[in-house]
Amino acid sequence: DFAGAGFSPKEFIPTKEDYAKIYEEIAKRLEENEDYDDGSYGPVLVRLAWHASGTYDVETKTGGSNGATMRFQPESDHGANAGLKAARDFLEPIKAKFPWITYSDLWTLAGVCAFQQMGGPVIPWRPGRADGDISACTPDGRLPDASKEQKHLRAIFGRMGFNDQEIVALSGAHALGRCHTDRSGYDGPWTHSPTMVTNNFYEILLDEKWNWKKWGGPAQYEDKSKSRMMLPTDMALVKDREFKKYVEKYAKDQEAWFKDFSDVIAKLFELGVPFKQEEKWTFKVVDA
Ligand code: FMI
Repeated sequence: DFAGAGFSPKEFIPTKEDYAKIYEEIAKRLEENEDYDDGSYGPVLVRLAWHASGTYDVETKTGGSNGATMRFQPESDHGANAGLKAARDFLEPIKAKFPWITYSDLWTLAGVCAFQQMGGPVIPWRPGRADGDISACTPDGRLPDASKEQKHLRAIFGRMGFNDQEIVALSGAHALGRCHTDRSGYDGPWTHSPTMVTNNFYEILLDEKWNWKKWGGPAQYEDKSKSRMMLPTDMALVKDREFKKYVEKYAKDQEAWFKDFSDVIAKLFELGVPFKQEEKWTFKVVDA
């Protein structure tokens, strides 16, 4: 049953309009499920697209969003991916309605949709990812470890092919969402607006006073009001002089961050994908 297509699977070549329908369906489902977490599945969808893509290794050209191997154990059970079942399950009805899209295209398109619908910049996207099988699962340890510092960030993001500016630009996504003790072990949101894309992550990283949280959980920072948190890797962005330059830039200039974030997240979602299509598409934000 190829919804709305009117063709048999073999003849069906989806167009931009077909993908736009999926974008709209994801946006609709986001609005229909505002009882989840802080009021949106948006942040966890962004995290799913990132964890699917961030396994890329420039040298061996393995990993990345192509394959969607997080569907399988052991990758689904990697510690870094705890909690992402919620995002994968959220997308199952969309996959059922539009079975012609691959999971790997769907997960990245959902990341794009979620980010734009939460007020973020438009992110260019194109289809072309194929789903792999279990043998393409990446080894554990490809994603960063939040308990570490700048050397680790540079090593892990460098392996994906990112420089200092790109690392800092990507990190501003932590304006969104929160940490869950039953997922990462950490606790709390970074900002007071966890379902809105803003440059507030950079502003508060510079302006607030951050202290170690006194608790039995993993080492993390909290602000004076104890209502916001930072991971050790987040604090590394202001401890390191090179990183801090970009934190200052993005704290002052949300437009500059929007532009750089759009570029770098589009690059992240495309790592290792053997595209046939050169043209990148943009999809319109769907009105609430
Ligand atoms: Fe982040 N993240 N993140 N993150 N992330 C989250 C939640 C979260 C790390 C750790 C970390 C990026 C980079 C990195 C994003 C987006 C992005 C959590 C809490 C942790 C511990 C998970 C939970 O539910 O407990 C690092 C340090 C290690 C992997 C790291 O390098 C990048 C590059 C992005 C986007 C491009 C989002 C949106 C969330 C919120 C998820 C939610 O469910 O609210």
